[in-house]
Amino acid sequence: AAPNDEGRIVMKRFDASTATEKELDDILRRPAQKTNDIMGIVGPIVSDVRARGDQALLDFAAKFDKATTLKSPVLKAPYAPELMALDEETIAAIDISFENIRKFHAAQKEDKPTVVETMPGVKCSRFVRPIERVGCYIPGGTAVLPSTALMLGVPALVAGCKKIVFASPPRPDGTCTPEIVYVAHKVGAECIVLAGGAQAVAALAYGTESVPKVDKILGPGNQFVTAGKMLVSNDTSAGVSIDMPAGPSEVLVIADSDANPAFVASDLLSQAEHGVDSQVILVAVDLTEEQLKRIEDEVHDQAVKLPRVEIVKGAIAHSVTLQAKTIEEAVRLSNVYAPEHLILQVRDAAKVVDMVEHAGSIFVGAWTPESVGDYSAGVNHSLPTYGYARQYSGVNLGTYVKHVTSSELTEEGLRNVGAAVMRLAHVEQLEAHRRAVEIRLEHADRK
Ligand code: HSO
Ligand code: ZN
Repeated sequence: AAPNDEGRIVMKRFDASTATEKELDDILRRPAQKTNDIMGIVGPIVSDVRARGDQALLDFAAKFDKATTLKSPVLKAPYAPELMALDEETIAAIDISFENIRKFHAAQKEDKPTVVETMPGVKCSRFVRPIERVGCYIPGGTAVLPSTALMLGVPALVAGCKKIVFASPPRPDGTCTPEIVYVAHKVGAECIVLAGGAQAVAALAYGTESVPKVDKILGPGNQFVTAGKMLVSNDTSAGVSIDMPAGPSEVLVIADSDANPAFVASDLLSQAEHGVDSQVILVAVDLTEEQLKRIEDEVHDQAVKLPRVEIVKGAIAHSVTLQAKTIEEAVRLSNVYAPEHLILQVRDAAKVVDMVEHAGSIFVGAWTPESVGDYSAGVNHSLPTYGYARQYSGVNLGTYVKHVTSSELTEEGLRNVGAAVMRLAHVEQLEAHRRAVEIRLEHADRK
């Protein structure tokens, strides 16, 4: 930063067109996550919950959440109306968001099984079955996130999961945020586990006296939650899977000279306010010094007015602006970074989408702030971070189901495919496999 930038909330600038591949790699590298150190803390917590169940959860709630008066670690449905007492405006906002998220995820249903006759008499099918029991983790911490309850709970309801369990850290008075209780009620969650961190994950993975064990654990969280999810999903005795590895939230905004600097800044800041470890990246397409300065001024001017300005400062300190010459170059940079959120504030934004290879969710054009997707548009906000957009999808209906395949052969079918099976079984020297076909064909020939 220039000397006169002292005290300014500004992202470091880099010129992508003159940077080498190696330099770009360094610029776009996410801050390292120390999973190994964390495992040393999380391992004993998980073991303690397995060993002592509910009592361990109550002890951790007292220690980490200051909830010293908690009587039971589980709040069971039906939830008393006073536990979800909300003003009308909040109820309406949750209801509208619920409905949009429900619609979008319901449209993702695969109603019909895939059925293919690969050879005459050889029928292969694939169909969907919901995961029976899912655990949705809703983080506490510096912000309450009922929207995450919606994003994780609504698709579970749509998918037809039989048992939906919420988990969220209790407040110091031992209660759960009423917005979260209301969402639990709406999606039909049978209980809310009043626990946070790795202890919540352990309870969901193994079950306790009062926490039902689940088959899959979903949801974002801090490094302890993530480490806990990794640990239990690697334990075959838990028999539990997770949605995806999670890291700090991030956004990449591509802006050209058509973009409104105030809009661009507001999007960068809405991601930056999530946490000091959030990362925001601006890719400026062929902007003049003056245009770039206008965005930077907006970032600073809007940031200082935000209640969470201290968090924003932390995030901006390790965030960058990259200057690109063309939209193609800008999208290439974005594909290298594989952002959780990609915002396109450029001319013909919808056309640019076709060039995007790796991103969790894309926000197209000037009228689409990330916030709409975070809350109410219908898309899911539980998305791959940390470059995992290269290989993971965000949470979607598919996250809550698995596919079962089936094959059904007629005698003719077995005649058609049998020789290939027998030959491969022979190659693998698995005689019983080969005989299972031969025995049937001999039987058929005798008829
Ligand atoms: N942007 C966050 C989700 C969120 N924003 C929740 C507001 N509340 C991660 O995608
Ligand atoms: Zn957000």
